[in-house]
Amino acid sequence: DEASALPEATGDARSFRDLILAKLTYAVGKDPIVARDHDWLRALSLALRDRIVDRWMATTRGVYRMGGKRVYYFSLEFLIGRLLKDGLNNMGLLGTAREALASVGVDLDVIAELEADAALGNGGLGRLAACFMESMATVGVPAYGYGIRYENGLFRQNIIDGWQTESPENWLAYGNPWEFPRREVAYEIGFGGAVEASEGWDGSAVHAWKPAETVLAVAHDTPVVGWRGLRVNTLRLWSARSPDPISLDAFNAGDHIGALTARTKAESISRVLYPADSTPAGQELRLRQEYFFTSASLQDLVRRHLKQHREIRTLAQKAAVQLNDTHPAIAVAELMRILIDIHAMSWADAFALTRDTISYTNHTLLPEALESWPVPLLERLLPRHMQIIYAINARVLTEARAAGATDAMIAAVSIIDEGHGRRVRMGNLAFVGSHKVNGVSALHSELMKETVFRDLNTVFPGRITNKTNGITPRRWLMTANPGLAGLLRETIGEGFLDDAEKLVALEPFARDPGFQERFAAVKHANKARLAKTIQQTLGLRVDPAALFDVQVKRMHEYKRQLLNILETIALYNAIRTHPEKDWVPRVKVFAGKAAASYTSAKYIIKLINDVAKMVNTDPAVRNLLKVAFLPNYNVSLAEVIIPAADLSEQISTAGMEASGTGNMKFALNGALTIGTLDGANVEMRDHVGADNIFIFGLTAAEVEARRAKGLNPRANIEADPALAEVLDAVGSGVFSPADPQRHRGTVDNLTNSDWFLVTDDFTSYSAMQRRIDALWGTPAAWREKAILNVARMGWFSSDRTIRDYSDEIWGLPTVKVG
Ligand code: 26Q
Repeated sequence: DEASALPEATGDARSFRDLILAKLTYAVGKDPIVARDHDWLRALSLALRDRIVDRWMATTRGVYRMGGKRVYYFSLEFLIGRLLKDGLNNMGLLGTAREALASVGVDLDVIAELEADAALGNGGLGRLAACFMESMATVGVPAYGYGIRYENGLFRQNIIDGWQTESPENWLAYGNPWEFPRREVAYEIGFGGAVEASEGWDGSAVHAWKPAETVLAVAHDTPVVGWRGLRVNTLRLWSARSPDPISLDAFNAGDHIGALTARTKAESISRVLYPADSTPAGQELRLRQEYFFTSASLQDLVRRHLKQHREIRTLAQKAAVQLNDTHPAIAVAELMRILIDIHAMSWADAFALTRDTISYTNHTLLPEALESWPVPLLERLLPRHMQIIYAINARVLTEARAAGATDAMIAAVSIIDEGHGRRVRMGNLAFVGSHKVNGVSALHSELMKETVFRDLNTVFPGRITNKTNGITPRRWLMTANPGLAGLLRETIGEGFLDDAEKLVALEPFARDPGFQERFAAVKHANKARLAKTIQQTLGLRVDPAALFDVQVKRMHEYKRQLLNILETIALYNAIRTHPEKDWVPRVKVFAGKAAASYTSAKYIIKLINDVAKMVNTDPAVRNLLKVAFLPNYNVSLAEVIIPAADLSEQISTAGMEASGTGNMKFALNGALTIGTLDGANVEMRDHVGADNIFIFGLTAAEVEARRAKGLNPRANIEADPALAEVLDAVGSGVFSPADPQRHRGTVDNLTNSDWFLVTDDFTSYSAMQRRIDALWGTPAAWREKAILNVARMGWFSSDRTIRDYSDEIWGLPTVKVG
């Protein structure tokens, strides 16, 4: 019979199979005979969760007993992706689960693909928060992540006739096996109303905020497993509930619909993630989200502190609050309110305690991305906080003046921006309320001191520090690229699993022909897998032997997908003009979402798709060039694309990409980088060696100088005939014959302003691409460089980043694993 054809499970796999079957029966309510793939996925997830929960409770109990400091990572975004395979891998159960499922005729890889991708974030900042959560569990930092449990995460991107459209992504449709709702952990969050002042027992002023409106924040906990399952931390996400879900008075008066509007308004706070990753929306709902989760999180950690330590004054010794950008910056005022209004602390004590507790990470220098809120809006929504912000500002400005600040410095240091109709600068609020402020790469942290925070850095010297970003090698090497991880294990042993810097042991194998062959075979298999995805989603056939040249990230002008596609067109022209040359076959892969309102970014997506349509069907190209725009880029798709890349495009205008983290993921997986000297690319060059990375283009200083003296894109275009030809073609509708004017705006913008210096860098970018072609012609040389990249990228593990935060910001000990 059929069942006897199945492989028999042994040992651990047998007991794990029994646990899965018990979950299937008693938690999912399905007989194995009729269970569908989704049922198996749920049963497996619940089985794994049981194993995780055992470790979770042990960790939580241990942390309580130690009585030490906890880290609270405040982030409006956690771009988690799927949790099953990463959880199995960290628990050491990947092989066990595979065998257990095989014994009941189920393929782990098939059901793992059904898990929803939790996209509670936009891009780099949200994914960094997720990598940090995993690394904190790994290196033994007792940590809570705090954020919002959005019902709808980042939108789904559909590409229709080459244009992006957006639709809601319902990640909770099949339920979420990883979370535990904690209905009993709920806090009241106030909005609006007024502040009542009275006199305290000693004659001092006492302030009581009487909000007009209250919303409940309800906790949902997700365990976060570290490597080898040794420690499990908590991600606590808040969901908004109305305290009066049916407005009984209105309901009884017969207004059945009206009775629900208060509930709808309250619950809209956790409905959807704001999909802009750079230009702040400036909408009231966003400010409500920021305050909602910040207040709930602070109330929660203060309650936990008092329960264990009884005394609010020791808060900074027991709690470190890290603000992920300014999105939770209202925490400075909210913690002050809690300390002063509720715990009757003096101003001076409260401010010292707040500053000792909080620190702030900046992720951008782009002026349009710096958050600020109109004073009248803050005043109406959070009147007590506005008072506190004014009071903080008065003291900071007095201090600055005493230290000799000029009027211009005072204006720059002020939390209130008087220039644009009085706004509260959240960056300045976060800065003055923090003991440390950090950038996310060496270059970015230096630029912070010279630009946005120049004067604050003078008044508070030493407060700005650098913490170069990192990525978790568990998800981005072991889980995403099991082929490479397996080869590395066979070659250099298991040490790198516990300490990514041990990857250097690979260096001696970089020129070893036998190892090169196996390394290339792994890459080829990953490329074949991506080719299959491309075939299935786009109906496009690509050859895994071609050079896979990849740019995947949010669509943004500063990231310069336009530079890449224009150079692609130049290559297309050259192939047709010189069919006799021996061109390197290339596949250009693009993916990324544009904010729904970012029109020029959406036109770049359309241009890429227009070019793809023409190039992919032109017989004159003879399959030497293919262009693929993969829709709906997310963490799961990244896990397929990144291990398959030969070339990683990191080509932002120098000085504009704070760090980048995709750059690290590619290099760790053996792609070579073509990039500008921007963000963490600079440090990647230092680590992998200048011979093993392709750096081109203007430096940040040169960009600044060129902007200062005035850009001259027309001169750049005139100086490079290939560029001129490309722009002529795009502008005149060669790629959009049905609508020849379609890309006119894009070309005009490049010709007349070119703020992102695409035309300045085009020629050196092009030249570098041809050098890359040449290197591809010598596989042994290419492979050597690729292997050296893998060997030397260990420093970019987020474990290292987290140890740096622990040592230099949080004041915490960390442990080695393994
Ligand atoms: C702000 C206000 C209102 C609505 C949205 C926002 C908002 C949301 C997300 C503003 C910015 C973001 C995301 C920024 C981001 O992802 N920055 C990236 O952070 C990475 C991690 O440090 C860096 O590697 C990238 O260089 C940086 O662009």
